Amino acid sequence: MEHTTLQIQDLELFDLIERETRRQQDEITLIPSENYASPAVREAVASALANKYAEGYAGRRYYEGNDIVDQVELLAVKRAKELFGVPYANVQPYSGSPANSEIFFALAEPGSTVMGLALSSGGHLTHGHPKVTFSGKYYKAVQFGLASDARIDYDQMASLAREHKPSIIIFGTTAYSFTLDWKRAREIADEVGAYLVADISHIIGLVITGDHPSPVPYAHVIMSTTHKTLRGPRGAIILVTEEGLQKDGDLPKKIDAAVMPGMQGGPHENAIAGIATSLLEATTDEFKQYSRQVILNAKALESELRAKGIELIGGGTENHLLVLDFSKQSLGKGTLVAAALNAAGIVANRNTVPSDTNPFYPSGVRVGTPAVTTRGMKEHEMQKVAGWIVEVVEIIKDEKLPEAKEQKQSYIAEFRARMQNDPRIHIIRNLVKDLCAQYPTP
Ligand code: DSN
Repeated sequence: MEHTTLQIQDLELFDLIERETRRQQDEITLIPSENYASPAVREAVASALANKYAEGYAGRRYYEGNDIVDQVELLAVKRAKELFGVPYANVQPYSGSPANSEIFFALAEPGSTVMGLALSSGGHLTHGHPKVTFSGKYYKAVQFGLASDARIDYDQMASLAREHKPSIIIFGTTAYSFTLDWKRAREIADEVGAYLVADISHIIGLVITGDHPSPVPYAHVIMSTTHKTLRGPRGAIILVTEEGLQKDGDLPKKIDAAVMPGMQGGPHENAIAGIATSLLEATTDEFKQYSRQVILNAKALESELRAKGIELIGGGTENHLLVLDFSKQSLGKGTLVAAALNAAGIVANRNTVPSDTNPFYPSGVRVGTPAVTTRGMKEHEMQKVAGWIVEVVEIIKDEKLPEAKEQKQSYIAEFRARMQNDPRIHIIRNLVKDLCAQYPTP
C-alpha cells in the first residue's frame, strides 16, 4: 500500500487518526448528535478552500482573491434558502453555540430577558443555562421544563413568558424524544412580543424530509448545526423566515453584523463548501429513506428496550433519540451504564433525567439512531443492539456509585478498568465488532 503524505510526515498523528477511524468502524455510535459525513463532504472540507481568508460577505470581502470563494458561499446560501423556503441564510457560523450567541446579540441587548428549555429537561446550554454560559451570564434567563408526562410544559412556558416578558424565546432540544409544537410556541411568543428562535440542530434532517413538522411557518429565526442528522461538516446555519422579515425587516442585516464582525472573523469556507454539498445530498431520495429509517430504527430500539423492562423518559420516542432512565436503580447510574456500554463497543452518552440532582453524575443514558442508520442498519440490527444494551445493564445491575463525592471518580476509573476485562463484556464487544464489519462507515 502506498504511504500517504501524513503518514510519511507525521506518523504519530497518522496513527492516532488511523486508530480513531478503526474505532468508528468497530463500534456502534448511538450518540444522537453524531453521524458520518459522506466522502464528498469530507473532500470539500479537506480542499484548498481551507487556505483562504474571506472576512466579510460575498462581493464585500476585506481580502482580495475571493471571486471563487464568493461563488462557493453563495451556492451554500442559495441551497439553504431553497431547501427551507426562506428568504435569508447565513452559512458562516462556526458551530451551534457561536450561532446561538450571534442570534442573541443580534436580537436583544445583553441584560434583556431570554427564555428556553432547561438543560435538565432536554434543552441546550446556550438556551439560558445559568451562570456558566453567555446566555445565562449576559442575559436574564428564564427556563421552562417538562410536564409530568415528560412532554414540554407549554402552560408553564406561557405563564413564565407572561410573567417575565422575554425578548427571545429560543425553542429547541438536545435530549427530547417528542415532536415540537412550533405553532404553540409562536402563539406564546406573540402574546409577549418575543422573537421565536427555533434551534433545530438535532432534527434538521427530519425537518427537511417532513418527518418532523417544520418551524418555517412559525419561527422568526432558525438555527441549526450541520453535522448531526444533516450529515454535513461541523458548522451551523442561521435562517430568517418570511415571518421574521415581517416582524423586523432588518433581521438579515442584524444577523450578518452579529456573525461578522460581531463574533467571528474569517469564515471557514472549506466547511461552508461541505455544508453546500450536504444540503444537495439532503434533496435526494436516499436522504428521504435515511430520515424515515432513522425514526423506524428509534422505534425498533424503543419497543425492544421497553419489552425488556428498560424505562424510557416519556415512555418512548417520536424522533431519532431515546433517553433511558436508570434513576430507579440508583442516582448516577447512567454514568456507569454509559461506561459499561462503551467497554462493550456501544458508544452513547450519560444524560440527565428530570429526577437528577447532580448533572455531572446523571442517571440517564441518551441513545440515537442517525449514525447507525447512515451505516445501513435497520430494525433487525436495532433489536440486536437493544438486546446487548439490556445484557450490559443486567451485568452491572448491582453496581452503584458511592455517595461520597471524593470517591466517585476513583470508583468510575476502577469500574471502567473492570468492564474492559470482564469476559461477558468481551463477548458482547466481539459481537458488536462482527455486526459493524457488515456495515462499513462511509
Ligand atoms: N453537543 C450536542 C449534543 O450532543 O446534543 C449539543 O450541542
